[in-house]
Amino acid sequence: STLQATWLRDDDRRPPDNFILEVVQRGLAATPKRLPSWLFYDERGSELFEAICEQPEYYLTRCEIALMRAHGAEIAAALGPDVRLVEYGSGHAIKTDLLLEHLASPVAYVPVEISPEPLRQSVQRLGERFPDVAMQPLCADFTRALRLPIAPRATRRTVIYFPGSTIGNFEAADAAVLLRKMRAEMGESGGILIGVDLKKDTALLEAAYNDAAGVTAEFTLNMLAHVNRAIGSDFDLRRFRHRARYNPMAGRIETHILSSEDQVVRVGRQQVRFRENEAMQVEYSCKYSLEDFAALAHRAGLAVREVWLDPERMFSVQYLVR
Ligand code: AVJ
Repeated sequence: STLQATWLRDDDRRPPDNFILEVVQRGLAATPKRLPSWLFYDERGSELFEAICEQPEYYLTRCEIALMRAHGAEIAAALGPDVRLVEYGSGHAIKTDLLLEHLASPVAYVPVEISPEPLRQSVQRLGERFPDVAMQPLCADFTRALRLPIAPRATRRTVIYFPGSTIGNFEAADAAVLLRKMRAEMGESGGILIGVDLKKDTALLEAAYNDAAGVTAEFTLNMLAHVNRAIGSDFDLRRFRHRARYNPMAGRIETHILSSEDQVVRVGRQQVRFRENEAMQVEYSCKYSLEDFAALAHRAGLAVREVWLDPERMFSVQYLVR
């Protein structure tokens, strides 16, 4: 199985536009049509995602931060002293402070992030706040094999930090592949600290992906604007709409872009037809019970060592080891 977000070498900064053209053409030729969720994240998309995190319905970020505030010291104790922390998809590294401030003598912080600007800013900020921790940023796609810098000698273990329930964007088989890759990168004595969103009432889940202010809808449709900017296609955003529904059998929110009418879109040299109400799949956000996630970890050769929950049991942070 192949991971969905693979397009860069370690040292590249942005997917080349002809690569995006190929990905889009392939996705539009499929039945049903589908585009990969990493296409959400141009600069505007990253801004819109931050705005989503502030919506009252989007409980994930709030619950995870509350959980880190409440249990930061215990979590740090579970990880132990002299940790090298490698954060996958670190973005602005908002939650990282809540971990670093409790860790006993952390030796290095390696944020792995594909967008150079947030990467630069977060290293600057954390470097000032934690002057004794070596900052070793890596501009890369975390789904690819990483060339991690050599660990400082004092390192007792490498812990991979993967917050935000980003693991939910991967289908089960791909999620297992990604966890296996992390398992190899953390080494024998390492661990993975991962944020995992939990199964819950359908109405709460669907509200989180259909906020009243319409920010998520704007985020979803921005994918088409991003594609237009990247490859000069002519998607008309007024003729498409956002839909996010919970699929209880699969245990995931499925986000689609719906065509509001019968229409033709030009993509490169091709004319692509959309039928009225045709649904193009753009994102999965998988939700787990604690048992589901333990089984997934097991498939990847990992064991759940400890789990922390917020008071309402909406979200979990889990520590996995070999
Ligand atoms: C950043 C992947 C965790 O799936 O909840 C938020 C992205 N999509 N609202 C998620 C997202 C729509 C988010 N992750």
